[in-house]
Amino acid sequence: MDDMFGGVPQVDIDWYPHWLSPDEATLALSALVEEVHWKQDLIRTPGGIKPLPRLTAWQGDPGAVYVYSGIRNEPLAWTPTVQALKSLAETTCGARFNSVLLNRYRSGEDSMGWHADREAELGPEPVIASVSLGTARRFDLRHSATGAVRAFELTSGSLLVMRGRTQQDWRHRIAKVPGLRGERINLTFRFVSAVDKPSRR
Ligand SMILES: O=C(O)CCC(=O)C(=O)O
Ligand SMILES: [Mn+2]
Repeated sequence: MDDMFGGVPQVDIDWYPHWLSPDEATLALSALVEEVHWKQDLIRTPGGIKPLPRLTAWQGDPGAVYVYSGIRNEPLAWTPTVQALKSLAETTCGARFNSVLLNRYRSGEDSMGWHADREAELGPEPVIASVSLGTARRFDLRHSATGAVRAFELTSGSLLVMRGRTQQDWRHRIAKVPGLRGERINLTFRFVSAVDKPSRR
């Protein structure tokens, strides 16, 4: 339950900083670099069409179609390391997942802007399990109503689980860190169900 305690908004998050051992995390990172079909998406900005500042991939069950920015995303089939992480995450979270968004941040120049994962396919209170591998990056959460900010250092092998009203009441981001070298892969496991009308991100 997301709530206010003494006027301070509480975010509904479970945090497992040592979910994988450092060796498991390193092995998973290099396996994912090889086995995942990474792509460079483009985004429309006021300054024209630009490459997204990270590489991405979707995997999931065949029916787990995800629509964002008006684009239908058919997931690719699960690859072995992603499948193994999914099973582990399901056990830890006590939830089922049928898709995952993979983001590959090649350096501190790669980032993800403020957003919430609020697509209709996810339902009102989604459980989203976020696995981090490689170079640690700061994950900021901002409470929309009050502007209160919380930050987590997403270290290699950590698992952060967002629940309840987190997507409704908060936004999150991975800010750029100029000059930071080192690669990071993040996986956000989700459960999506089919909806008729397209949603907006
Ligand atoms: O890279 C991260 O830790 C955040 C990823 C994220 O917010 C997303 O995939 O929606
Ligand atoms: Mn997100």
